[in-house]
Amino acid sequence: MTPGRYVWHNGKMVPWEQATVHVAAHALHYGSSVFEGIRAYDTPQGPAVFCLGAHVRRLFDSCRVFRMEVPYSPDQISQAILETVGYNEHRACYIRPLVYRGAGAFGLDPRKAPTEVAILTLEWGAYLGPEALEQGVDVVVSTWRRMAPATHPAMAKIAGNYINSQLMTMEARDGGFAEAIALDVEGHVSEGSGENVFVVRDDVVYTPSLAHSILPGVTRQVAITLLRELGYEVREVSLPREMLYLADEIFLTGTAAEITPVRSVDRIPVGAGRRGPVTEKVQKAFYDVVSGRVPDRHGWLTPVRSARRSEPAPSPGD
Ligand code: PPE
Repeated sequence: MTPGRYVWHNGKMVPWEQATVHVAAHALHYGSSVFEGIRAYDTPQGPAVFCLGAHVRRLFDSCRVFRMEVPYSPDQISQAILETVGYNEHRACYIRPLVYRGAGAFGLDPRKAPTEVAILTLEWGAYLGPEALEQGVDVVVSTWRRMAPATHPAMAKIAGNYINSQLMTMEARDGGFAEAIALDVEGHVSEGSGENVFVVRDDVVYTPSLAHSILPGVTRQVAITLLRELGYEVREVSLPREMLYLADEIFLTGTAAEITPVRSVDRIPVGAGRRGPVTEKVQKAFYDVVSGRVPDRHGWLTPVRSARRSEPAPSPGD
C-alpha cells in the first residue's frame, strides 16, 4: 500500500502519520463506522474521480440507515474528496472516505459518541492481482452465508458488516482461491466479499437483485448501463447456486476489483475456462470511459482540478 501524504481529518489536511484516533474510539470496539471506496483515474484532463456523486450519495445513505448525522454536507464531502486527491498529487488512486464514531462513550447507543470524518487516499493496483483482469480468477462458494434480511443492513456500507467478508476471504485464500462468492440465507447467489456478481448465459446477463443481501454496487450499476448500451439484456433476479456451474461467463464488479472475470467456481471451469466475449466487451467499455478515451456521456468523471480550494496546500515537511 502506498498511502497519500495527507489525510483530510475532520475538516483539516494533516500528514498521514498524524491522522490518528484514540483506542477508546467507539468504532474500534463496535464496528460503528461507515465507509466508501472510490477510484480516481488518470485521464487526458488529469486525474478524475469516477462516480463521485453516486459514492457520496451511498455514504450518506449508509449513515442514514445507521442514524449517523454527518457534520458536513454531501457537497462539502465531495469537495474534500477532490481536494485530498489534489493535495496528494495522485494521477490515479483509491479513495477511502470514513465516517466513524470516535472516543467519548462506551455502550450500544453509538449516538453518544462523536461523529468524525476522514478521507484517505492510496495507490492501489489490480485488487485480485495483475493477471486477474485478463486471465480471470478462481473462486469458491463460501461456507459463510451473507447476512439474513433484518439482521445487518446489507445495503449500507457499515464497517461491522465486513466481518462476514473477512471470514469469507480468509477461508477462500486458505483454500487456494482468489475470492469467494457467498449465498444468501436462503441459498441464492448473493455477492463476493467485496464485489457484485454477474452471470452470462446465452447472451443474457443476470445479476442478483437487491433482495439477496447485496451492496448496491456503483460499479454494478455502471456495468448494467454499459451492457444495455452494448445491446445485452440484463436481468436482476434470484440466482440458484447451480447457475454458477452452468454459466458461459461470470464476472465480478467493484470499485477495487473493477471488472474481473471468473475462470472457475469450486474448481469447475466457467464456460471455456477463460475470459469470455461479453466480459471482454464490458471491460473494454469500462476502461474506455474511466481512462477518458471516449466521451463521458453519463457524467461519471469529475476532474480533480474542478475542486474549489479552501486553503493552500501545506508545504512538504509541515
Ligand atoms: N459488495 C461488497 C460487499 C462490497 O464491499 C463492494 C465494494 C461491492 C459489492 C461493489 O461495490 P462498488 O464498489 O460500489 O461497485 N467493495 C469495496 C471494498 C473493497 C475492500 O477490500 O476494501 C471496494 O471495492 O472499494
